[in-house]
Amino acid sequence: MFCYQCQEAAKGTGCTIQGVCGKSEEVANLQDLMIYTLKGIALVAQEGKKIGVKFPKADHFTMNALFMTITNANFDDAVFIEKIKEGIALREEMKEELKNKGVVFNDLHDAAMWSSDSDSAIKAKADSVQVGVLATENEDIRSLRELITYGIKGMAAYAEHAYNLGKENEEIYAFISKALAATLDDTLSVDELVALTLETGKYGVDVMAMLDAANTGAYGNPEITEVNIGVRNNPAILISGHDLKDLEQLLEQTKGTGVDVYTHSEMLPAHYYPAFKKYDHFVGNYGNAWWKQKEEFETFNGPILFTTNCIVPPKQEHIERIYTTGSTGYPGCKHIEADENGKKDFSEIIEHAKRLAPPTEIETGKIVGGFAHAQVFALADKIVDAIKSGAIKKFFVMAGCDGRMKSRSYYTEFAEKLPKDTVILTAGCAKYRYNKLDLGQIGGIPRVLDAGQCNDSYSLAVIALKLKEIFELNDINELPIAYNIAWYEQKAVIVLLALLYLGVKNIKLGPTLPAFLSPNVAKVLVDNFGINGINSVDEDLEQFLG
Ligand code: FSO
Ligand code: SF4
Repeated sequence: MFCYQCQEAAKGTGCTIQGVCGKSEEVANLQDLMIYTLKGIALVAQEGKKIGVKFPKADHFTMNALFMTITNANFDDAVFIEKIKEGIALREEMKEELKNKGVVFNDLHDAAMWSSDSDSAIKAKADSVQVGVLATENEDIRSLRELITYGIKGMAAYAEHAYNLGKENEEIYAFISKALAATLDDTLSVDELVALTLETGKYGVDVMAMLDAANTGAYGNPEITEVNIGVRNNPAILISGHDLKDLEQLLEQTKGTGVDVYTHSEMLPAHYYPAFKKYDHFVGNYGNAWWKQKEEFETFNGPILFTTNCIVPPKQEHIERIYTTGSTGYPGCKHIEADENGKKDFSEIIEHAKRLAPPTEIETGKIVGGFAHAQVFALADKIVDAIKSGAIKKFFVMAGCDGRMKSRSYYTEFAEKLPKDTVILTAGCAKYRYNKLDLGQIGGIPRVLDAGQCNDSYSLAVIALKLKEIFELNDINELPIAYNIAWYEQKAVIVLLALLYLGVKNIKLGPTLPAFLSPNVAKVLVDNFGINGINSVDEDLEQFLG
């Protein structure tokens, strides 16, 4: 295996024996073969595009399969084998349809040709170097191909959440297909791949805008909310991941059953939506960011539902109370499928919860959040006055992910040491490094403004663009906003590419720069966008504040 798609890649270069995330060699290789199969599907789809034939089934299949390969989403080898078989069958169906329309396939790449229906042959194919990351020998080309691939993985994840709420955009699917096919095109130069990388960022903005419209259209605009972090004395279900549609269904089905619902990690911002405030059994948020789940699941006592990543390979004794749905999976954990109308039956989890003890309290108090774009716009006058009077000197966007690396204590220290006339804008699970600190307020405005999940980083961009308009600036970089972003997995990659597309410069990215950036590709990002890594907190504060 060779995988370097996330921030925790072994030795900062890549996992080769087993993933630091817990992914086995077998699953890593099957995920590579999944991607390889998707590239083959994309090549066939590109042939269809030439004669105006579309393949919506392939678009949906690709979106879902990409999501399954994101870090910590799906660890189930059997699921990948089935999905690969499904992909091959779909690709052959597509070819048949095109052949019937007179398309002749010459010299198709192996990705669009290989086939097998035996599990052992699929595993053998997965193990071959040809399908993996290292199949591309030139390290700059490899770096760009992977950067694009990870960007579209994140894009697919956000597209799937929007799709679950009835929103989709054919242009995004068309771009995903084009980009996947391009990663097999040996005629593309480094410059062309750099251009495609920036184009990925454009669709990153589009997909986040679409998801924002889907979420707010369905559940209203997030508003200032105090979220309880203590517990009640009822049996309960813990829901994790990012999918709001799954949460809605769970809340509906638990209504009146005596079973409470708590959020974990990236599901916390669900409490900010008006539509979910009507459920009085939606009690609060339990615990912290994804990587603390082993100990927090221990004390939660009840069943856990994963709607997306991040899953940490569970303790054996927790497996029977962990359920997965959507793109997630873990061997031994019960997976709940949607029916053809998208309805999921969570009754088994609810009955399971009733047999288990209520959660053990691990903390008490409240977290304040809900500062997505509409709420911040509602406060715009106050904020603009605070900037004009000098009460707020600078904003720090500290969005992104949390992770288990010790070096991430940097973000807690950074938040603590920021001068009192600065405000943190956040989104994603990165916030757990400082969202329980008492950092105070400026004229009634909390010093940590949480917009929501990682995808809600879009809100932070919208806020920046609004301030640019209010202050009549020519360039987003003239605003008193600095970017100190923490990344972990591929959704953060699409958020980063989206920010670059919007013209944001001098982003500090940590705790380490991606292993998949070759020195030359990293140099392109440094020279054109001023991307830079973190140093000590004091050095970085000095750099930001001059
Ligand atoms: Fe975190 Fe995991 Fe949201 Fe990621 S829970 S790390 S970028 O999946 O998606 O922020
Ligand atoms: Fe390693 Fe990250 Fe890949 Fe897991 S996802 S195998 S930790 S690089």
